[in-house]
Amino acid sequence: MKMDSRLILALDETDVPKALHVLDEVCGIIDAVKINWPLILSAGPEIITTLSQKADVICDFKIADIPNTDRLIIEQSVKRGASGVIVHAFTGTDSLKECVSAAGGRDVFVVTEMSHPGGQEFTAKHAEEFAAMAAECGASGLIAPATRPERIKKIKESAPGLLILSPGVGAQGGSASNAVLNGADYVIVGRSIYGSSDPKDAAQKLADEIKALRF
Ligand code: NUP
Repeated sequence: MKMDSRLILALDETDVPKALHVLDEVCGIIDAVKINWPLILSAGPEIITTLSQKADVICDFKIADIPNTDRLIIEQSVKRGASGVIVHAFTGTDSLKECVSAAGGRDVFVVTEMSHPGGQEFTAKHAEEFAAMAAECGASGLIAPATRPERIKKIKESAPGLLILSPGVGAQGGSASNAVLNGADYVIVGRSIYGSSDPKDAAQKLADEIKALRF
Protein backbone atom coordinates (compact mmCIF):
# COMPACT_ATOMS: atom_id res chain seq x y z
CA MET A 1 0.00 0.00 0.00
CA LYS A 2 1.37 3.39 -0.91
CA MET A 3 2.00 6.01 1.75
CA ASP A 4 1.26 9.39 0.20
CA SER A 5 -1.80 11.06 1.74
CA ARG A 6 -2.02 8.50 4.59
CA LEU A 7 -5.77 8.54 4.04
CA ILE A 8 -7.84 5.37 3.62
CA LEU A 9 -11.44 5.68 2.50
CA ALA A 10 -13.94 3.48 4.36
CA LEU A 11 -16.51 2.98 1.61
CA ASP A 12 -19.57 1.84 3.57
CA GLU A 13 -21.92 3.48 1.06
CA THR A 14 -24.57 0.85 0.15
CA ASP A 15 -25.88 2.68 -2.92
CA VAL A 16 -23.51 1.00 -5.37
CA PRO A 17 -23.49 3.64 -8.17
CA LYS A 18 -22.93 6.29 -5.50
CA ALA A 19 -20.11 4.25 -3.95
CA LEU A 20 -18.41 3.94 -7.33
CA HIS A 21 -18.84 7.66 -7.94
CA VAL A 22 -17.32 8.54 -4.56
CA LEU A 23 -14.32 6.33 -5.25
CA ASP A 24 -13.81 7.89 -8.69
CA GLU A 25 -13.89 11.33 -7.07
CA VAL A 26 -11.32 10.59 -4.37
CA CYS A 27 -9.18 7.93 -6.06
CA GLY A 28 -6.34 10.35 -6.72
CA ILE A 29 -6.26 11.47 -3.09
CA ILE A 30 -6.53 8.30 -1.02
CA ASP A 31 -3.87 5.61 -0.50
CA ALA A 32 -6.40 2.73 -0.35
CA VAL A 33 -10.09 1.92 -0.04
CA LYS A 34 -11.43 -0.20 2.81
CA ILE A 35 -14.67 -2.09 2.28
CA ASN A 36 -16.86 -3.76 4.83
CA TRP A 37 -19.97 -5.95 4.88
CA PRO A 38 -22.45 -3.15 4.06
CA LEU A 39 -21.04 -2.64 0.54
CA ILE A 40 -20.23 -6.33 -0.03
CA LEU A 41 -23.79 -7.36 0.91
CA SER A 42 -25.24 -4.66 -1.28
CA ALA A 43 -23.01 -5.05 -4.33
CA GLY A 44 -21.84 -8.67 -4.14
CA PRO A 45 -18.27 -9.88 -3.70
CA GLU A 46 -17.33 -8.97 -7.27
CA ILE A 47 -17.16 -5.37 -6.02
CA ILE A 48 -13.75 -6.32 -4.56
CA THR A 49 -12.43 -6.93 -8.08
CA THR A 50 -14.10 -3.82 -9.52
CA LEU A 51 -12.62 -1.56 -6.85
CA SER A 52 -9.21 -3.23 -7.00
CA GLN A 53 -8.85 -1.92 -10.55
CA LYS A 54 -9.00 1.63 -9.14
CA ALA A 55 -7.22 1.40 -5.75
CA ASP A 56 -5.71 -1.00 -3.25
CA VAL A 57 -8.63 -2.74 -1.50
CA ILE A 58 -8.57 -3.69 2.17
CA CYS A 59 -11.35 -6.14 3.06
CA ASP A 60 -12.54 -5.25 6.56
CA PHE A 61 -14.24 -8.57 7.29
CA LYS A 62 -12.91 -8.62 10.88
CA ILE A 63 -12.21 -12.27 10.36
CA ALA A 64 -12.55 -14.19 13.63
CA ASP A 65 -12.81 -17.93 13.22
CA ILE A 66 -10.95 -21.21 13.44
CA PRO A 67 -7.77 -21.27 11.33
CA ASN A 68 -9.26 -23.29 8.48
CA THR A 69 -12.25 -20.96 8.03
CA ASP A 70 -9.99 -17.91 8.31
CA ARG A 71 -7.84 -19.33 5.51
CA LEU A 72 -10.84 -19.97 3.25
CA ILE A 73 -12.16 -16.42 3.73
CA ILE A 74 -8.76 -14.84 3.07
CA GLU A 75 -8.10 -16.98 -0.01
CA GLN A 76 -11.43 -15.89 -1.49
CA SER A 77 -10.70 -12.23 -0.69
CA VAL A 78 -7.21 -12.34 -2.22
CA LYS A 79 -8.48 -14.24 -5.29
CA ARG A 80 -10.93 -11.40 -5.91
CA GLY A 81 -8.24 -8.72 -5.66
CA ALA A 82 -7.89 -7.73 -2.00
CA SER A 83 -4.49 -6.31 -1.17
CA GLY A 84 -5.17 -6.55 2.55
CA VAL A 85 -7.59 -7.93 5.13
CA ILE A 86 -8.61 -6.92 8.64
CA VAL A 87 -8.82 -9.67 11.23
CA HIS A 88 -9.63 -9.99 14.93
CA ALA A 89 -6.97 -11.10 17.40
CA PHE A 90 -9.07 -12.65 20.18
CA THR A 91 -9.23 -15.95 18.28
CA GLY A 92 -5.61 -16.56 19.29
CA THR A 93 -2.18 -17.24 17.87
CA ASP A 94 -3.02 -20.24 15.66
CA SER A 95 -5.82 -18.36 13.89
CA LEU A 96 -3.70 -15.26 13.43
CA LYS A 97 -0.73 -17.21 12.07
CA GLU A 98 -3.02 -18.92 9.60
CA CYS A 99 -4.38 -15.54 8.47
CA VAL A 100 -0.86 -14.27 7.76
CA SER A 101 0.03 -17.47 5.91
CA ALA A 102 -3.19 -17.44 3.85
CA ALA A 103 -2.66 -13.81 2.88
CA GLY A 104 0.53 -14.87 1.09
CA GLY A 105 2.30 -11.55 1.46
CA ARG A 106 -0.82 -9.36 1.31
CA ASP A 107 -1.33 -7.13 4.32
CA VAL A 108 -3.00 -8.46 7.43
CA PHE A 109 -4.19 -5.75 9.81
CA VAL A 110 -5.17 -6.82 13.31
CA VAL A 111 -7.86 -5.09 15.37
CA THR A 112 -6.61 -4.04 18.81
CA GLU A 113 -8.87 -1.63 20.71
CA MET A 114 -12.03 -0.73 18.82
CA SER A 115 -12.88 2.93 18.30
CA HIS A 116 -16.49 3.00 19.51
CA PRO A 117 -17.34 3.42 23.24
CA GLY A 118 -17.95 -0.32 23.62
CA GLY A 119 -14.37 -0.88 22.52
CA GLN A 120 -13.32 0.07 26.04
CA GLU A 121 -15.36 -2.73 27.66
CA PHE A 122 -13.40 -5.70 26.33
CA THR A 123 -10.95 -4.91 23.52
CA ALA A 124 -9.09 -2.18 25.44
CA LYS A 125 -8.19 -4.63 28.20
CA HIS A 126 -6.21 -6.78 25.78
CA ALA A 127 -5.14 -4.26 23.13
CA GLU A 128 -1.43 -4.32 23.99
CA GLU A 129 -1.43 -8.13 24.08
CA PHE A 130 -3.20 -8.22 20.71
CA ALA A 131 -0.58 -5.85 19.29
CA ALA A 132 2.36 -7.92 20.55
CA MET A 133 0.74 -11.09 19.24
CA ALA A 134 0.18 -9.49 15.84
CA ALA A 135 3.89 -8.64 15.63
CA GLU A 136 4.86 -12.17 16.66
CA CYS A 137 2.56 -13.68 14.02
CA GLY A 138 3.96 -11.54 11.19
CA ALA A 139 1.02 -9.18 10.62
CA SER A 140 1.64 -5.93 8.71
CA GLY A 141 -0.24 -3.61 11.00
CA LEU A 142 -2.81 -2.81 13.62
CA ILE A 143 -6.15 -1.06 13.83
CA ALA A 144 -6.14 1.40 16.75
CA PRO A 145 -8.69 4.05 17.77
CA ALA A 146 -8.46 7.66 16.55
CA THR A 147 -11.17 8.34 19.13
CA ARG A 148 -8.58 7.72 21.89
CA PRO A 149 -5.29 8.97 20.41
CA GLU A 150 -3.36 8.40 23.63
CA ARG A 151 -4.16 4.71 23.22
CA ILE A 152 -2.59 4.69 19.74
CA LYS A 153 0.72 5.62 21.34
CA LYS A 154 0.48 2.83 23.94
CA ILE A 155 -0.56 0.22 21.40
CA LYS A 156 2.29 1.23 19.06
CA GLU A 157 4.79 0.77 21.90
CA SER A 158 3.73 -2.88 22.12
CA ALA A 159 4.50 -3.51 18.44
CA PRO A 160 6.90 -0.80 17.27
CA GLY A 161 7.50 -2.14 13.74
CA LEU A 162 3.85 -2.45 12.73
CA LEU A 163 1.78 0.04 10.76
CA ILE A 164 -1.08 1.69 12.61
CA LEU A 165 -4.35 2.36 10.79
CA SER A 166 -6.77 4.49 12.81
CA PRO A 167 -10.53 4.65 12.27
CA GLY A 168 -12.85 6.96 14.20
CA VAL A 169 -12.01 10.26 12.53
CA GLY A 170 -14.90 12.67 11.93
CA ALA A 171 -18.24 10.95 12.46
CA GLN A 172 -17.00 9.11 15.59
CA GLY A 173 -15.41 12.28 16.98
CA GLY A 174 -11.69 11.67 16.40
CA SER A 175 -9.28 14.01 14.63
CA ALA A 176 -6.91 13.00 11.83
CA SER A 177 -4.08 15.22 13.13
CA ASN A 178 -4.31 13.91 16.69
CA ALA A 179 -4.28 10.33 15.46
CA VAL A 180 -1.21 10.90 13.28
CA LEU A 181 0.61 12.93 15.93
CA ASN A 182 0.10 10.02 18.33
CA GLY A 183 1.53 7.46 15.95
CA ALA A 184 -1.07 6.54 13.34
CA ASP A 185 0.51 5.86 9.94
CA TYR A 186 -2.85 6.08 8.18
CA VAL A 187 -6.30 7.31 9.13
CA ILE A 188 -9.44 5.50 7.98
CA VAL A 189 -12.36 7.81 7.20
CA GLY A 190 -15.84 6.82 6.07
CA ARG A 191 -18.94 8.95 6.59
CA SER A 192 -17.08 12.26 6.70
CA ILE A 193 -16.04 11.60 3.10
CA TYR A 194 -18.71 9.46 1.42
CA GLY A 195 -21.52 11.20 3.32
CA SER A 196 -20.28 14.66 2.37
CA SER A 197 -21.99 16.71 -0.34
CA ASP A 198 -18.49 17.10 -1.85
CA PRO A 199 -16.48 13.92 -1.12
CA LYS A 200 -13.48 15.11 -3.11
CA ASP A 201 -13.22 18.34 -1.16
CA ALA A 202 -13.71 16.49 2.16
CA ALA A 203 -10.94 14.02 1.29
CA GLN A 204 -8.62 16.76 0.08
CA LYS A 205 -9.11 18.74 3.30
CA LEU A 206 -8.19 15.69 5.38
CA ALA A 207 -5.16 14.97 3.17
CA ASP A 208 -4.05 18.61 3.54
CA GLU A 209 -4.53 18.45 7.31
CA ILE A 210 -2.25 15.40 7.48
CA LYS A 211 0.30 16.86 5.07
CA ALA A 212 0.52 20.02 7.17
CA LEU A 213 2.03 17.85 9.90
CA ARG A 214 5.09 17.79 7.57
CA PHE A 215 5.77 14.21 6.66
O1 NUP B 1 -12.32 -0.10 15.74
C1 NUP B 1 -12.77 0.04 14.61
N1 NUP B 1 -13.55 1.11 14.33
C2 NUP B 1 -14.08 1.35 13.09
O2 NUP B 1 -14.80 2.34 12.91
C3 NUP B 1 -12.46 -0.84 13.56
C4 NUP B 1 -12.98 -0.63 12.28
N2 NUP B 1 -12.66 -1.44 11.31
N3 NUP B 1 -13.80 0.46 12.06
C5 NUP B 1 -14.34 0.68 10.69
O3 NUP B 1 -13.87 1.93 10.18
C6 NUP B 1 -15.87 0.76 10.64
O4 NUP B 1 -16.42 -0.52 10.46
C7 NUP B 1 -16.09 1.65 9.43
O5 NUP B 1 -16.00 0.89 8.24
C8 NUP B 1 -14.91 2.60 9.47
C9 NUP B 1 -15.18 3.94 10.12
O6 NUP B 1 -16.19 4.62 9.44
P1 NUP B 1 -16.68 6.11 9.84
O7 NUP B 1 -17.00 6.10 11.29
O8 NUP B 1 -15.54 7.03 9.49
O9 NUP B 1 -17.88 6.30 8.98
